[in-house]
Amino acid sequence: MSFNEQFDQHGAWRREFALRLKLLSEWMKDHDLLNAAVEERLQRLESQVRSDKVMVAFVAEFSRGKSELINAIFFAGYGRRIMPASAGRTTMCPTELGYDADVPPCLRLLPIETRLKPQALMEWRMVPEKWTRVDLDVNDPVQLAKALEKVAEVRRVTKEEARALGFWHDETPEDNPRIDADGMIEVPKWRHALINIAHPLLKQGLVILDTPGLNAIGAEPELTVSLIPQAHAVVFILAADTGVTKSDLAIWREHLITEGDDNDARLVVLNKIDTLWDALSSPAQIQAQIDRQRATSAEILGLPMAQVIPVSAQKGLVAKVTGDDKLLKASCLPGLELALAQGVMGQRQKILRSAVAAGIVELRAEAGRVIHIRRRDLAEQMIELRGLRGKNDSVIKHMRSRIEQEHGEFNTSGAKIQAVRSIHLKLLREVFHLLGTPTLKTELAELTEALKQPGIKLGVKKAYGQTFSRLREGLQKARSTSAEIQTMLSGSFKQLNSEFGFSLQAPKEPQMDRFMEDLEQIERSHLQYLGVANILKLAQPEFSERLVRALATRLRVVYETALGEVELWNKSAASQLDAQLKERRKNFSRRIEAIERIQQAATGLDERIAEIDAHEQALTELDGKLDELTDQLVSAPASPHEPVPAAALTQAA
Ligand SMILES: Nc1nc2c(ncn2[C@@H]2O[C@H](COP(=O)(O)OP(=O)(O)OP(=O)(O)O)[C@@H](O)[C@H]2O)c(=O)[nH]1
Ligand SMILES: [Mg+2]
Repeated sequence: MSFNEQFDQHGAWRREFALRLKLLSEWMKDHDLLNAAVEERLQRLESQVRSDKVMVAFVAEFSRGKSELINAIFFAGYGRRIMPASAGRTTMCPTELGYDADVPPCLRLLPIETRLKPQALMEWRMVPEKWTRVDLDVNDPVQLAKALEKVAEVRRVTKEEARALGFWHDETPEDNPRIDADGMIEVPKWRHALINIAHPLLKQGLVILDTPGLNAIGAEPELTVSLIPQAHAVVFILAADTGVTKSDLAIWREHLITEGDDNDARLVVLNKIDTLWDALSSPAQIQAQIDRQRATSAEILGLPMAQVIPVSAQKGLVAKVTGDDKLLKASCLPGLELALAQGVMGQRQKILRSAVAAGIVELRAEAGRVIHIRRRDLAEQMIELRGLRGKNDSVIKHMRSRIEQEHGEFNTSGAKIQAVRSIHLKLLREVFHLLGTPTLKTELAELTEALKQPGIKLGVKKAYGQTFSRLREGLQKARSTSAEIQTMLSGSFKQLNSEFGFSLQAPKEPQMDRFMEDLEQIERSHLQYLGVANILKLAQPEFSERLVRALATRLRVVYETALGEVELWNKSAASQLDAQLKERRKNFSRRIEAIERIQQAATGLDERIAEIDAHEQALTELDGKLDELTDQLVSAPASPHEPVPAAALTQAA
């Protein structure tokens, strides 16, 4: 299955899932099974599946063929080259291709001058008016390609301006760009480009990140500490004729290999194999050359040879556009697509599906509890009514006063429930505080302050280290307080269950370990960045401020996710309690009402018992239907191929 087909299938699964979820939610509403927790879960599942994005980043030294490869894999259908790809430096700013239904097809460009301000890229995304917008006509490939040429635009600035923009560093002269005869320096005109088009793959949540060559990568910290580490897959490209050069290796080390991370989602492409094709060598000789380049590159990068995939992006594009199957096969492009589809994307989709399946199980349990309480209530009434068979008036009166007494006792026990609630709330507030935005802000403000100290240069790593260790402490504390809440909830739920015949069950607590891991991963990418050649740049306050801003936006995502999960968990506990209290109150009035009717001989006892029987029957059916509907959601169409790791597949190329 090609990358495109795999993605289509995933899209079909998502659409079907969304539809079924909507049906389930309507059905639940009709049967009065919705409570705050159930609704919240439904909503989360819906948005999880709807907004799932998969980002594939293309990273390499300039002119290795990143843009050409994107053209070949994704845009051959337009019958021409869409992303600008040419000799020398071409793509000047990071370019994200994606689809947002709320925005018309367009190219948005963020001017490079925004670098003079401290806001992180994430923050600029929130202010659309600061971006230059060019509308795109997706039915006109010529206009489309012409508009996209903008990502290659440059500006000429003085050395001072270049320095302020982060393209000139007196400390590392060897990395500085060339000064032309007029003393001017060429810098990118744009800082970032967002392309919004309704390409079928992008519509299904794929986001492609094309990046410029080395220099610009180094100059935009956000790319290194945020965009690339967060990509679900990274394609690193080498040229077959040169193999791994010194600068390729520098990029690989600085941006692509993170110690302690699993580097499975890294795919190395040995591009331009057509440059090795030559009429004077036999196919076997050419193949031997390619294999040699693969083996050497794999060895230098420390990867198994199977993870280095030889292709010709250019010939692949030409072959697709001209419908030349023989050339397409020779370009080896299908092999790369296969590895992307089944390896990288397959894994990612599997993760989403299993997360969704876990959510459905929780949803099923939540709704199941509502049914369970109703069933219990009916059983109780049944016992009561059966007990009344053949009994005289005074027994019935006695029964009634017993129910009323029970009801009275239940009402006075409100204090106990209140106590549980208030302890719960108190602990919860602590967790909210630990994970809240103000806490994070304070930490990062301290870091910014520390980095401003004169002579900090060598202490930068330490300052980061201290911030991360405080953040870690905070998360640990949130974890232990959450565990405390869980213990408290299980204990008091058990007690309430035995006292009032409730069937409360403390919902699963959020897995804080995952957030600790996220934090560690962020720390690693930052420390790595600080280690490599950037220490001198950090002496510039604007640079370090930007870096902290980028850090803040990434951390915020982690903290907000953690907070959201804590919230859901507690909402679910609280709404269970509410739901059971409500049902119990209803139960008292139903029982009294039943007795009243019997007392007034409005209904015969047997009739009433038959009614309850029918109710029970209906509940059993409801339960069965709930099973059926939730099962369907979990077992959406299975893919004919199980995803396999990228490495195992590339042999096929
Ligand atoms: N012979 C050959 N040339 C290729 C191949 N892939 C790309 N090229 C050429 O290499 C040049 C650079 O390709 P780009 O796609 O612009 O490279 P890039 O990595 O995007 O470069 P920057 O945008 O500058 O970072 C272009 O002239 C392409 O046509 C290939 O497989 N074979
Ligand atoms: Mg390019």
